[in-house]
Amino acid sequence: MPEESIDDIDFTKLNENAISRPLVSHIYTADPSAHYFNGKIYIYPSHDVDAGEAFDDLGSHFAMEDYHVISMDSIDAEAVDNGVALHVTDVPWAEKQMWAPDAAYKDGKYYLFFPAKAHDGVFRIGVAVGDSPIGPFIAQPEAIKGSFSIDPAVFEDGDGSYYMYFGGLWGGQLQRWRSGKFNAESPDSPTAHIPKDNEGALLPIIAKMSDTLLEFAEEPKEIEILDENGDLLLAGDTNRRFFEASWMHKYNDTYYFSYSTGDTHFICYAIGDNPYGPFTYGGKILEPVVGWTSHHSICKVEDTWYLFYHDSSLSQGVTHLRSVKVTELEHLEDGSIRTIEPYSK
Ligand code: FUB
Repeated sequence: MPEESIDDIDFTKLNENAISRPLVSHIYTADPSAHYFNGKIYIYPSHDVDAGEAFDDLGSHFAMEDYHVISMDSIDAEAVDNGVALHVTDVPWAEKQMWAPDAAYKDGKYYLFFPAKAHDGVFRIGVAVGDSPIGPFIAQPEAIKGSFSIDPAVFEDGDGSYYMYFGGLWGGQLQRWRSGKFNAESPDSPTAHIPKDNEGALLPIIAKMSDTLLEFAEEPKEIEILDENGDLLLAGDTNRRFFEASWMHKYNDTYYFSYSTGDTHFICYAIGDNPYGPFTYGGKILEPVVGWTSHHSICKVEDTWYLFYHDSSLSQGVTHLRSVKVTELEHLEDGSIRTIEPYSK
């Protein structure tokens, strides 16, 4: 609902009609990456704050400084804030903007993956390691070699391989990496270096992780998102093309890559038969929420699938003060996903 003026929104009614409530309301949380570890739900969100930064199309007002892990004993249980799990001041290579994180478990350790702007103003992706799913996490001294842009999502495949999906446009800087190196020209324009409308859209990135989960095991590569004719989605197809917020889940041996379309505010999905794709556009998962951004994860808890997402209704539309929510997600018989309306009429 971002095209609507904030002044026109009746927030009391909207919050009454929301299909779900904020999981926590004493802090602002966003970009929820949910996992079911050892019979408990753990959510790794961004921790939104108002740092007083001016709004711009590069997202400078998303000036987050730390991460809190939220846990739930079951889907209906109270969500618990477990305090600061990692702070930017404890990450030697990072300067600011602790954006959307994710987590993974392997061999008794928990890994927190997170993007942040390094001291040279370039987004990189780092990893921090802990003994508990709620942290604390100790950051590696350097960002992951060869990493860039934002929004890491780490997917464990059934064969024990782990893959990181990442990338985000505009403030997420993906468009600056088209030549394989960071293009520092026109630093103030979010849309410089974006392909023309009739060119192929910018694509999300995948890299297989090393056995230690601390490095990439291969050069990051693009994954293709195709239309119904097998052609790459175009940059001008803004209702369907990738913008940010990668996520991967596997259902009935099919790989579902889901993502946000950014400036058109949808969460969409595309289907493939292996982690690298290509993926064919499948449809919308979530209609626009209150606030500019939309970002989600999909997690199976016991036998039920859930969509974790966020909106800005608790802050009455302040786009960088968001709240994490959860609702059920339904895979239909034909393999498609039922589109979710975040507010009932
Ligand atoms: O939270 C900061 C940024 O906003 C995330 O990295 C994007 O996915 C968007 O949700």
